[in-house]
Amino acid sequence: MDCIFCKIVAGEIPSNKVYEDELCFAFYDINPQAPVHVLVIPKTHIASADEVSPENSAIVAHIFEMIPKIAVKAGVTNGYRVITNCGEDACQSVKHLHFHILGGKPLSEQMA
Ligand code: DGP
Repeated sequence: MDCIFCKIVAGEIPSNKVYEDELCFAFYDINPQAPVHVLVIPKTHIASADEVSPENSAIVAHIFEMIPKIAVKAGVTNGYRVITNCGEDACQSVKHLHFHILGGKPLSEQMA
């Protein structure tokens, strides 16, 4: 499958890793939009939030358990925002489920 994030998980494309375990992988976004901008992805290919199902939702739950630890590891100390873009109107550019962790400064109250 021609998926950039699957290739990052496989080590075929280099990334600046923050955290990894058997189910998920976290790395710094190539185009940071905050002082801390980390992406957390499932190791298995899930295309987007639309594809979360009873069969794979435990992976998503695991990711949300890890997100606070990943945020701390990335140096966030005063709160963060978690975003997943899903589909065209949300400008999802990589079709592999990913959660943006944004922090390191007071963020805008605007979300859209
Ligand atoms: P989204 O618009 O939600 O699909 O965000 C995709 C993000 O992925 C975007 O912020 C840039 C990031 N990204 C795309 N390709 C790469 C890559 O090869 N390496 C890293 N580190 N980030 C990438």
